[in-house]
Amino acid sequence: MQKYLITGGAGFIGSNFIRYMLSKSDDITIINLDKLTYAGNLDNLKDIESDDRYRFVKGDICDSGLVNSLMKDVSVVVNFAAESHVDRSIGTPDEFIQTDIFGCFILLEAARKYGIERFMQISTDEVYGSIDNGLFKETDALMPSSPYSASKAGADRLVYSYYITYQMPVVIPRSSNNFGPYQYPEKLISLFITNALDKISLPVYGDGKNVRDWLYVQDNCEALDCILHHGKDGEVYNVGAGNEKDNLEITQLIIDATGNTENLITFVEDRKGHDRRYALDVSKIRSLGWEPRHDFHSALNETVDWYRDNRWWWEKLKSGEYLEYYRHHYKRDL
Ligand code: NAD
Ligand code: TDX
Repeated sequence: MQKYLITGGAGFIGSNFIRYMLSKSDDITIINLDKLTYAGNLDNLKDIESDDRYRFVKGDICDSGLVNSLMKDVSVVVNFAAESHVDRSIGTPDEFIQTDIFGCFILLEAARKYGIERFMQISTDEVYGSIDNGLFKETDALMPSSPYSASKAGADRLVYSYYITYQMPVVIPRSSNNFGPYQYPEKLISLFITNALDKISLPVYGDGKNVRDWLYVQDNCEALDCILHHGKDGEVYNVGAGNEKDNLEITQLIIDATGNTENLITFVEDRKGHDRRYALDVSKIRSLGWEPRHDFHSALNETVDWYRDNRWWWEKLKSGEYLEYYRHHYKRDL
């Protein structure tokens, strides 16, 4: 029986990962420790909340007493918990340093005390910074450019230090931009789909030519599972599907899939320190046997359909506090 502690499992990728792991294996129990910040949402897990193999605990990964009490009963830790939105880190970096770095440290200390068999730290491709041409390899220098990516880089290397210093069996995936169901509607694809379904303008930063490598969340879950079970201790694995698109291309695809026109596009002030391009060399994870199974265009269309069919999930998120934050932070209405 594999006993997992998954942190941040009420967020976008964490909830998809929990659903995937429960569907894949009977021989598993999962404790989901999540603080339920604005991005954490138990609606993401409604279909599995009564599964006997699953338990939700509301709490903070920075709470050492709570983390130690949970760590006693598990053998595998997967740390998704983080503040994850670059724009928010530019306005208020404090929580990023606290959760993404200090919280990770608290988990590592407890994992060390209880001799955890596998510690997977969910890192990100953003730790490398921007690259104009070519692809980042796992051994390239980390040059993060936002408080978000710098906090993720700090945790990434802290986890590695526990491997070197204490021989903790860690693995560190660095995935590219995910999209799919249950993504909080503040990220490019989830925000633009939900705006477009409501015929609200699509705020493109700068010239819209920044490039990201888009990865369907289901493919990412399979990659994370592969790394967890077949990755080598102490190793970093890039995860990407090679779907490089600039933001205007993504915007146009969403406009087409929702039956809108380009009139919906509004060019707005650029993000501060906006990374131009992310792109990964994924030969290392490919050599473990993983490859993405979803075609980008079909997955994007399925994602549009999911948001169209699940207004119950996102409509209530885009009200009240969300709108206040949006007006205050971006100095504009949606
Ligand atoms: P998300 O913002 O949707 O979810 C984060 C979750 O962490 C939320 O449920 C939140 O309540 C929880 N959380 C935050 N602070 C916490 C704390 N102190 N204690 C316990 N729980 C806390 O994020 P996501 O997009 O699902 O990303 C998950 C992880 O994957 C993050 O570590 C992120 O850096 C990484 N990542 C994300 C992407 C992406 O494209 N979304 C790509 C690569 C890596
Ligand atoms: O309203 C917008 N307009 C816009 O032009 C938003 C929200 C974004 N953008 C641009 C900025 C980026 O060039 O779209 C691109 C993608 O932006 P985000 O969705 O905010 O993602 P990004 O900043 O690339 O970071 C994401 O991928 C790596 C996740 O948020 C991170 O958690 C992950 O580590």
